[in-house]
Formats: sequence, C-alpha cells, structure tokens
Amino acid sequence: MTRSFKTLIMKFNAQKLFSLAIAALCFNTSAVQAAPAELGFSILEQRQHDARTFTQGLEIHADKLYESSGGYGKSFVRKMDLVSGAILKQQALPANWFAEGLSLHNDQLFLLSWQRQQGLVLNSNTLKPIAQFRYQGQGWGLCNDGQQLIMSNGSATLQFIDPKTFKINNTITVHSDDASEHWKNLNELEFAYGLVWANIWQSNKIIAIDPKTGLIKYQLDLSRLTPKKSDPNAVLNGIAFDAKQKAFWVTGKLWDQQYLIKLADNFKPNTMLNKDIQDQAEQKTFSD
Ligand SMILES: [Ca+2]
Repeated sequence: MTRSFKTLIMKFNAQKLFSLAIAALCFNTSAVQAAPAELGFSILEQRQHDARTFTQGLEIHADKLYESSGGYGKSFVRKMDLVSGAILKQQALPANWFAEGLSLHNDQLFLLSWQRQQGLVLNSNTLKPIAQFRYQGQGWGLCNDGQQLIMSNGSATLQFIDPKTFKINNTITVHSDDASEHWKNLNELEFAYGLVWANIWQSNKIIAIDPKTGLIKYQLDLSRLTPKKSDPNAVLNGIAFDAKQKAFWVTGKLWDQQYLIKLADNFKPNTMLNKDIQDQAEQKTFSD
C-alpha cells in the first residue's frame, strides 16, 4: 500500500467518523425534542375524597371546590369549602342526564352531559340550572381560559367555544413530535399557567398542552397516586388548579383520596399567567 493511499483511507475514516458523530448528535437532539418533558411532583396535602363520587369535573374558584359526578340516575354537582371540605350545596340532575365536564366562568357553572349533546348553565351560588345549550358530538371534559370554554370529546381534538353563543371558534389537534404516540381519550381539563392540562382516560397520565398549537409540552405520571382497585372505572379524572397554593388538586372516579400536588422545578410556566393568578393579584392590589 502506498503512503498516499494510506493517507486517503485515514482521511476517509476521519470524515466518516465525523459524519457519524454529527448524525448521532442530530438524532439525539431530535429525540429530546420529540417526547414531551416528564414532570415530577411532590404531595403537599392528602385528604379524604367521597369514594361514591364518579368524578367528571373538578374546579376551584374563590376558596370553593366544585365537583360534578356522573352516572344515569345519580348525577350531581357539588360545591364544597376548599379548606374544610364541607359540602355547602348539592344539586341532583334528572335521571336521564349523565353529568360530565364542569367549568366556572363569570360566576356561572357550565356543565356537559355525556351523550345528550346538551349542556347546562348553573348559578354558581345556588347550583340551580338557569339555561341550556347544545353542542355536537360527545361531551367529556371542560375548562376555560377566561374567554372561551375549552371542551374535550374523547378524541385528540379540543374545541374552543364562545360561552355566550356556544359557537365553535377554533379546534386544535393535540399531538407530540413523537409519532409513535397516538393521543386520544382526552378527558377532564384544567387551564393553568397558559396551558390546558388534560387527563388521559384509562391512564395515569396528565398532559399539558399549548392551546395555540396543540403541542404537548409536558406529561406527568400519577401512577403512585392511583388506588389499587379492581373496578376498571376507578380511573384518574379530576384536576383543579389552586392558584393560592400554586398547586393542583387531583383525584379520580371512585377514589377515596384527593391530593394537592406541586410540580417539580423543571416546570417552566408560560409567560402568560393563569387567569386565576391574575385575579388573585388584582384582589391583593384592591385589599392593600
Ligand atoms: Ca378541571
């Protein structure tokens, strides 16, 4: 082998190695970007949850906890004191209504039914129905961003709905860059830190979604909170943001416990603040 040929081979190997290194680097970078970041959490508080409740919606407003419970002939909406847990009011629904997602907007509670394609507006003080509205398809979870209702229907689609006209303003498809994961069964919702937080039905997972693009920014695995029950209906389903504690109350259908969880430090909130944090800041300014 001539010296110049040897040099050529060495040069070729060096170039090849360099190319492989760059390819590996690119691959790793895209892999990191593809999967939504996994969020850790710590438990700040744990308390009893009524294990007869088939939790469908969970919402906090002005130190009150609102909960909707499903099932034909047994659906209801309940209002509780957030600190003591005492039941302040409860409204039963007609036997042919299956209560689903619940969200409080402008002092009114918006409640979905599962398959009736009809929702109720309730007075948040009395829990009495004051109006009805219609929507297309199934109703699963509900939250709002301060302007629009945001609704899930068991698919990967979220609908943004005008709370006065009930017209759909926008829809997004929830997705991640990781093509191997097919997202669906989005259920109970919560709006916090400029993101939509969603339970995935029949999983122990909560995902945090960018409401503009549908891209999943974070995911949480709540397996360690999930009770070991043989009932397949006893799944994680309930997220309510406690703005004062900057933490989430979470529970599930037929769970006997609920948990206040604080996100780990790797959570970086969107610059857009949650409407409840803004409300809280305004209240503080007035009371100063
Ligand atoms: Ca909620």
